[in-house]
Amino acid sequence: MRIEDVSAQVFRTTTRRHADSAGHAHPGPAHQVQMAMLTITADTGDKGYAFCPPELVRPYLLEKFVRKVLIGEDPRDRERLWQDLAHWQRGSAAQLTDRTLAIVDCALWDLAGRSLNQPVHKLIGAYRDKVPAYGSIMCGDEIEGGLATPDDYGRFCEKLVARGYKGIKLHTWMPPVSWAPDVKMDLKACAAAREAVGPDIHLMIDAFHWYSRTEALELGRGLEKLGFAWIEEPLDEQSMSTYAWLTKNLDIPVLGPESAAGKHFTRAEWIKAEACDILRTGVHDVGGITPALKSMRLAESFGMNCEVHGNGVENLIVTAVSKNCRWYERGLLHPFLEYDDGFDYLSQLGDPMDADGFVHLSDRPGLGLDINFDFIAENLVA
Ligand code: LLH
Ligand code: MG
Repeated sequence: MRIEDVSAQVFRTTTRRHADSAGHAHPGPAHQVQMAMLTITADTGDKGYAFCPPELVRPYLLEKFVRKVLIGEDPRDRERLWQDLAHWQRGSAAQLTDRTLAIVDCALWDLAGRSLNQPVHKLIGAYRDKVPAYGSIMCGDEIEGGLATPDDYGRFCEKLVARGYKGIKLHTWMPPVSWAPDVKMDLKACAAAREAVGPDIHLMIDAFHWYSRTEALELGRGLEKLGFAWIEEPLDEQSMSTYAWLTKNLDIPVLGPESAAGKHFTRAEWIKAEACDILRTGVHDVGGITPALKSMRLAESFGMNCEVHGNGVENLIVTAVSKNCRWYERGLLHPFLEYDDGFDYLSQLGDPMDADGFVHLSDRPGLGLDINFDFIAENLVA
């Protein structure tokens, strides 16, 4: 089996999610954005697909790096292809990022599953077929009745529990919200959430990512009193020593790193430095399913859980093939958005959740996406 083509199709899709000036998503009117579908085709006719923003598979990257590594090679040699692409990164003047590696790796896994008529979680070796989800709430905003006050968080948490979620994570207020960040307001929102859901629902926080040591400590100590399950990224992750200091000074589990560069190698350093209690990885943060699995097994070897960042079938698969991971991160959620509406380029939701808060893995071959190829063909960007 040999790879004979790698191509990207850019198409228009409608969304109600808008990124603010700092990149945080919030709800707004429906508008069109562009999305790319990467397709890897083998000489057998088998294909693998993965979706991403068009910039990650722009022609320069496909021509200069991805096709050079992939064309003519066996698509089943995922480890070697991943290593070869990763080696190109040093000489790429920072153009070839982990995000692009991740998309290529996902498409190769999809191709493997489709060609064998097997879902990828069964191909890797499943630990379970359904995973409990926590509802991951969008960053706070200044939208009336949205996520503008602690009470808004409390009310929304009640709705999420009624929907079936047994865990909820709050992203609190961050700039460009006019008065943010503010540790005391974060704690008020967390207290409102706890008051609304009672003692048995797991609550977590992902706060402003650039608090000082003293602010993060104040936040963490407040969360300990509220029985929160973890504190996530309250500091700049570039300073691993600061996380080691925070982990030593808090009883609440500290979770990380999410955004720090360095793939699974960085995760190993954080374990060694005791800079977290629960490790963090994510398919798009570390360069694919392949390195995300290395992070999971690394954490397991040190008796640690590793929680997976972000939604999407590729992250869901990593949670389903791992014992040392409690949750799937479902969202981001907001009172003015209906997550279960899904996406117009998929015929059904990739992460359907039942009334008990479990997300079920698909039996479809590959990553499990039910792609609406007609929609994509009708909305292609020239
Ligand atoms: O800052 C944000 O907008 C969120 O933290 C976002 O990146 C989210 O994906 C996240 O961190 N989830 O865990
Ligand atoms: Mg996070």
